[in-house]
Amino acid sequence: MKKIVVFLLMAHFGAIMHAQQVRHIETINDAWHFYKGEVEKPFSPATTVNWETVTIPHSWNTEDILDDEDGYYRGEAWYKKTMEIPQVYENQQVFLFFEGANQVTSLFVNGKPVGEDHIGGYTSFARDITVALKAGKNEIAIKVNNEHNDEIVPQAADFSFYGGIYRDLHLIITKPVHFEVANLGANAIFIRTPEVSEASAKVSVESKLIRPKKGTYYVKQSLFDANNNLVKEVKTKTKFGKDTFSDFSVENPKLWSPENPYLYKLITEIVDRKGVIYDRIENPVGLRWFSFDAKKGFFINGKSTKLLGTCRHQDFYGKANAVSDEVHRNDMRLLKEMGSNFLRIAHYPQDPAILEMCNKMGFVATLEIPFVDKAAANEAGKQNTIKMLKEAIRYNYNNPAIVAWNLGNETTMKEPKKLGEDYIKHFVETHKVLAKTIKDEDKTRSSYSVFFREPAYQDNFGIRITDIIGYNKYFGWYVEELEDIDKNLRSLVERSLALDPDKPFILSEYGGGADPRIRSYNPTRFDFSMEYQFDLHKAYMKTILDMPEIVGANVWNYADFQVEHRKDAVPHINNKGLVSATREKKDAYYLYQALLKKTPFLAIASKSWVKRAGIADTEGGNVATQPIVVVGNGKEVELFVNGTSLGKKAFDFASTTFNVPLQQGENLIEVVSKKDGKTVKDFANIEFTLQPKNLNSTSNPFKEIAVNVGSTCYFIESHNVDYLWMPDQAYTKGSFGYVGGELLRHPSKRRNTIGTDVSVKGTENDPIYQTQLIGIEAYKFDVPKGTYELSLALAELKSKKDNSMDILVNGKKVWSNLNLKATYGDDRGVTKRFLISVDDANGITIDFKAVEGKTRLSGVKLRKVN
Ligand code: GCB
Ligand code: CA
Repeated sequence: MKKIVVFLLMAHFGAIMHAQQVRHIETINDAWHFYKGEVEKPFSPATTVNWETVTIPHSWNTEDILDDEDGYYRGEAWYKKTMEIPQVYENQQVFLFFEGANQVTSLFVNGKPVGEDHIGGYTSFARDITVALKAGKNEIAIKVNNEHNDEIVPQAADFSFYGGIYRDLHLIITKPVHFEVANLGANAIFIRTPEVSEASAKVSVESKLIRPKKGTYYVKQSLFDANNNLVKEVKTKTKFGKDTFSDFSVENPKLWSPENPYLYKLITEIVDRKGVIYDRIENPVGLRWFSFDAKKGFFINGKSTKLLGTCRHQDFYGKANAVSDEVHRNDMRLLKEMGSNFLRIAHYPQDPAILEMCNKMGFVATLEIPFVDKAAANEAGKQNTIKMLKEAIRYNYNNPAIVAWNLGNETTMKEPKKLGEDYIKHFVETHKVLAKTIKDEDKTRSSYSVFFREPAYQDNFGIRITDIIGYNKYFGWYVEELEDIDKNLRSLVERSLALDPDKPFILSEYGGGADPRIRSYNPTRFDFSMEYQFDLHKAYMKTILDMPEIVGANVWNYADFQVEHRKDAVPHINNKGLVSATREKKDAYYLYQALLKKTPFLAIASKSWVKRAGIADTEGGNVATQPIVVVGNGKEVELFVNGTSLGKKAFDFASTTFNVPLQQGENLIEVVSKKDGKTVKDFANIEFTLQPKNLNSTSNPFKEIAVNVGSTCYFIESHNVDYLWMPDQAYTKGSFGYVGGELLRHPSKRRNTIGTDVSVKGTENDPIYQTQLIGIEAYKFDVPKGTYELSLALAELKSKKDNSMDILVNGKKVWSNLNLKATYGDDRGVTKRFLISVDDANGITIDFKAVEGKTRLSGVKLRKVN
């Protein structure tokens, strides 16, 4: 019975199954035994370590990069698995294909080492395991090591070097006659389109195959259009030990472009005289031509196209870099929805899912190797870097989306001049040989390198040698002010072009941090507010869009990402993303949609901020007026609050601001606009807490308030609750606020603004503690009689001297001689709650009196109990 069924199925699907089965590919991600540490005999049953069971994609650093302790595990770890290899062909060849494992990978099959260790954490590779296999069960063991290695880049970077087999692992099985698998780059087909025009396209394909000396074999190339119609078929006889070149042309080709990413499909097969198929590989083919012009910009198929988009890391909150293909594809979808047409795949080659989507969705892409900040300045380091670049180019060769290969990022970050002559020699040589390698490997694309120091600085080393030059510039963030972005950007471009008039300029990074929990109506540089980030991007885009010499620009970054050593508003997170580390859209993301999208678009930029608060405009008043920014690509927009129109406003550079009166409780904000005859709408439901202007108000009696002392920002406490802290203010009669004191400031000019860069222990609410008033004299609340809970949030951050203070409430000492550092330790957030009764009309005065050094306060919360 079984046999019959199989026979029937075969008869029916014979042709399809035949095609699919020429090369067998399957993932082997599940149920690996894993051990973090050193193991002598990983495959012996005598090994006594405790194996846990994990699923690939996997990283062993998902937790330790986020905890309060400095550092994360960088060392050896093992994966092992017993498995039966499916028998699908006679005399089959079996390969393991790694999409990526960080950073040195050693493979053992049945106890024997197979192939060389793979060096480098971001390039794909394959190993032929055939000879090590036996019938039945086989033991596969994989050692992965992510410890620092002087011979491997990256040597340093603003991202974490997570260890693990963090991308899919595949088993590939072929017949003895097959296209090469286990070579540098694990790719055997190289598709070139040396000449493309509207009239015709030349296609030249190089195929690398393994065949016996005897016999006649052909490489058959079949090009299909997007509807699966055969367009061209070419059969080329192969020679033993030689690559096969097949050339053909396509008349009236349908061109690939960001607007219309038309893809052909090339099926490459090995066939014999009788037409028996031995191996088969599919690749996308995009027919396009492009050019860069330093003055006029980028052209694709002759059409001027401004390249606008972001950079991207392969990172997701709590997952390290072990993210699924679904996350990768979802990221690409969000980038497309944003309206972008350009992607800088930073700072290393990424999952194949990314380029698949770039090809399909119409992204122009650049791809790079992790030569970041510093060279691996020794001979082995140089060779490893070259090999990495070759692997990257060869593996990713057949992606029409790619227009340039980038050899490195901010390679002068660690100043070569400080690292000595020997370093400089290797460093300069590395640049030269990488730039040449790009040209040797691929004549159809541009070479590219990305810097951040003065153009002349790189020029002095003779390393501005690629076709295109990129600059990462954080004007309005790390350096200079927002107001001067235009001036500074123009003069930078000018200085770069003055040195090399023919080298097109890409703004390869720009941006600023925003913690989705921080909001401000008075945004300032480095306050991490969503509003400052919005303003910064708006300022940049004005200049970028106005300057044809900026041929392309990439926001740093598409998404927030984890950096173990970073201590910003959210410790361990670089929050320059347009979406958060869990992909929630920030206000600036909507700005880009409004600026870039061709289809009608409208959004309330701050709609993710649902719970808001404010002080009533007048005593006894029932509204607080607050600005609400709307973005869109229409001409004008009308805003309604709780059904009442506030009139229409014209968009200026895709945005406009309404001053909206908000009342206690629910507020429905609706916006309506028109574009190309279509009506677009957006809405936000804001839950508003109206604080009385006079805390003695009888119409809106005081209940509770939390103040982010020492900060001009709102803070949304979002760990387990949605609780809002108000910005601080100076005390005025009838209200609340501080008396005396100065904002705590970071000593460096880079972080010009409020607060400091400490990961505060014992709390998730770092921004409350990072911002403080130092030398504060008093905090006052003019509240009516009653019983109150008063909470004080305190922390002593990075202070060198001894500090102690007395804290008094209405003249009574509640905390004497408080030395935070001595009592609680460095950098720890401390909150204490006091029960207070107010029996007169004088409200609450909290006095801070220095016993030694200076007083300080980070936050205060007051709640009326009775
Ligand atoms: C840069 C680096 C990037 C950093 C970024 C930042 O210039 O290329 O790796 O993450 O700055 O946020 O400081
Ligand atoms: Ca604070």
